[in-house]
Amino acid sequence: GRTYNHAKVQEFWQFRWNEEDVYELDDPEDPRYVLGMFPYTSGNLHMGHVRNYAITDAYARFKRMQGEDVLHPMGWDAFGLPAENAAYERATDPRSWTDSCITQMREEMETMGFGYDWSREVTTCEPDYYRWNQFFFREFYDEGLVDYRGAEVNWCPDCQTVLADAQVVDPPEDVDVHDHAEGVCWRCETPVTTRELDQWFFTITDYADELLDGLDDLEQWPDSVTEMQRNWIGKREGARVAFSVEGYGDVEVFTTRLDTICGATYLAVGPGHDLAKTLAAEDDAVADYLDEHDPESMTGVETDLTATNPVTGAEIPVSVAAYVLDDVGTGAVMGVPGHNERDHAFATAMGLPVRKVVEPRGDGTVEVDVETEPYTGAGRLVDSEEYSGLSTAEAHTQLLEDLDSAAVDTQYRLRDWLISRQRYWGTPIPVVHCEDCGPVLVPEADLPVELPEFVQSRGNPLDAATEWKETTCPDCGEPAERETDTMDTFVDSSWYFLRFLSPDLDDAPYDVDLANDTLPVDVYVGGKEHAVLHLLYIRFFARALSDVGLLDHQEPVERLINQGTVLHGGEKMSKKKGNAIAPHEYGAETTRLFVLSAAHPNRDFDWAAKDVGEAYDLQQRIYGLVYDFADGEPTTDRDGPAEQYLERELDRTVAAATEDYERFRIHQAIGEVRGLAQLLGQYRAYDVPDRETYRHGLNVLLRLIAPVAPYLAEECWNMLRAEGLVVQADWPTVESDLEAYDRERTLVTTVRDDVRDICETAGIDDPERIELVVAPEWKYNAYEIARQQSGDSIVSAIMGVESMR
Ligand code: ANZ
Ligand code: ZN
Repeated sequence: GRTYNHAKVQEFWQFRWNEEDVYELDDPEDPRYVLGMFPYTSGNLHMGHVRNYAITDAYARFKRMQGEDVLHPMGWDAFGLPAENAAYERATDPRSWTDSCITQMREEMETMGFGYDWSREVTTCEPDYYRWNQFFFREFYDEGLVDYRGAEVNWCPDCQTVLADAQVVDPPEDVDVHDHAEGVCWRCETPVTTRELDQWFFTITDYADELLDGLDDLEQWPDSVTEMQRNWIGKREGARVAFSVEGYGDVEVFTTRLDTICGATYLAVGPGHDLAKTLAAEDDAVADYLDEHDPESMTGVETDLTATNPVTGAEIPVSVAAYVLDDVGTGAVMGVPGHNERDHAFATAMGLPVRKVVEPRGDGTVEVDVETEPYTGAGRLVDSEEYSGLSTAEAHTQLLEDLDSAAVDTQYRLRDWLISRQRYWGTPIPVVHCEDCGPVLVPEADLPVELPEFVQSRGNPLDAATEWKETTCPDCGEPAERETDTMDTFVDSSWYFLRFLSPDLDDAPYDVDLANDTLPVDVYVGGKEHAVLHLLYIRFFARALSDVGLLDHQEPVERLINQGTVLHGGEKMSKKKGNAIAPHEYGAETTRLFVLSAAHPNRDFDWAAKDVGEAYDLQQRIYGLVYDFADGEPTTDRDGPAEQYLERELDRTVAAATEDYERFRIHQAIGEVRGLAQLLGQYRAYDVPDRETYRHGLNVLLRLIAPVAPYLAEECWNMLRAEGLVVQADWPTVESDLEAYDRERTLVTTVRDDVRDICETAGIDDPERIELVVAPEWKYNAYEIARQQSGDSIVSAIMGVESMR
């Protein structure tokens, strides 16, 4: 029939594509590497996945048709807590559950028509993948990039696991957060507590400066992402300076404003500071405060101690305050309420004095009242002994020089990457704990350390796997126990793009030479939620791999695209919110076409059934054009103005759509195709169209739509009896001189306006005739139309215009 039905044709084309190995990359030497963030194996594709992968697929197809070697692989981020939770809920095991998710999701991707090189499929929960995580662990360990130490960690009492900082999220309004919790678990929304455990870390902080400086070179990354990484690394340059506390000793503080030191009216230490702990032993008020305080509050407790200001010699009170963070700087601050917001809030709450030591001009001409509001800007010093009159910058430098106890110091917000997880479904950390030797690495020859069979247990199933756990020490041969922590799954995703290059290699994680030739990934597309963790970890990994001699690239991704969110009713579409639409609900290819046409890839857009209808209509219109053509169209062999006009419009559309695809303005490329379909429809309705011209128009149209609607394009291509598969066809090129065409178009428009004027002044009042000449829909040569379709009077009028030029 004359209706296109994707469901009926998809299997056939899948079969044909597979048969021709359309998406396989034979020669992976420096291909165009197009990558979407591989999905977590959650069971179903959701709209966010569809959008993400439709974008990469359109670009990969576009580049393939342009004749490039394209690497467009897909794999599975298959480890992680949710698989374990699902296994508990369904009384199965994480592996079977994950496998069934993969089967389901792979099928959905095929239905969508995503063209992946499945011969390179990578699954992170397979031993032949995760053994390389263990290999890297060893390599990094030898390079001094692995640390084992006790650490206060975020703990989710419900998941029974440690959480990374970023997995602790702001509580939703309906969750009651207790005093000690600063947030809730990202998965189960249980308020998070803390505990101290021995943990494995990757020392990403060793690269803080490199990771920061490298951001400047990421010209094709969105500014929002580089800015978030900059803040996440949080470099602050300042100074460390010691205050002597009577009866205790020196307390060092970190400050970015050493110039304000004369304005310090108190010294405050955080609840975890050694001074606070020492005092708690004898001071009940301090002990009580440490026991019970709101970490978010501007509360504190005054001690009996005083500190000496090293510049003024003033004795200032010492407090313990919650707002002083234990893991920032030295865990202690000099309180300068006159010039710092938080110090001002604390001083106000505690009734501590406020002093002004900086003024904008320093000569009283610009007054600031620091009692009501701190002045945090630069300026000149006042009331600061011999430093009065200096600029804030000068004073900072001078004080660094003068004060014996002050030294330049730089602080970062970035913390080491805690990779230990007390869970089963992850890469076993390749370590054996021996009573005599301590933690010992499992030798490379014994890798992989494979996961034992899954057993249902309350805590970590690896603790319960006695047989697996009991082993011998690789160093001394005495009985020892395996490490039962597994790695954070972000380790898996930190290098999967390298594994795609040589997925079957079994004596190395990837082919190093190939990786050096291929990287960086040309285009990486994924959601904004990965701006810091994943996208920082891949940058860290590349640097660490460089340092162990496995990679020559510091930056693994050249161009980053963050796709916007799919909303529904103004809210993010999600299962949880109950506003999700399944990708197949409106037909797979319609959905795919719609998510691409709705907005620029980096914009959010709202799902609207009416707009989906438009995508559907476009499919049907294109199909109808081809269908009717295949039905039979006469040949005229004419090369008249309409034909010329159409050919030029084809060229113009090709030029515009090519540029649009290249710049990821996929929605605009689809807009061009829509316009072309309309024009072809008009041309067909026009008198007697020329068969070959029309066929050429359809042929171009199908190639332009192929990157976004491959099944439709293939089906129509076949109906048109065009050669081969459209997905392997050459991308259309511009054949005429478009600049000359543009000039001519402008001329025609001008002439048309002139003609209208002339007709009017000449008193030609047959509106139909005038319209024929100046009709805007048919923008081709006004002279020709006039000759063909109008009387002599108008022709002579036009001649008149011409002679006037
Ligand atoms: C005195 C001072 C005076 C500061 C002034 C600032 C302005 P930002 O402001 O984000 O760049 N600080 C140091 N250690 C801290 C800790 N453990 N917990 C909470 N705050 C701490 O961060 C630098 C400033 O943060 C430091 O400079 C210090 O306050 C505060 F007019 O020292 B400042
Ligand atoms: Zn031992």
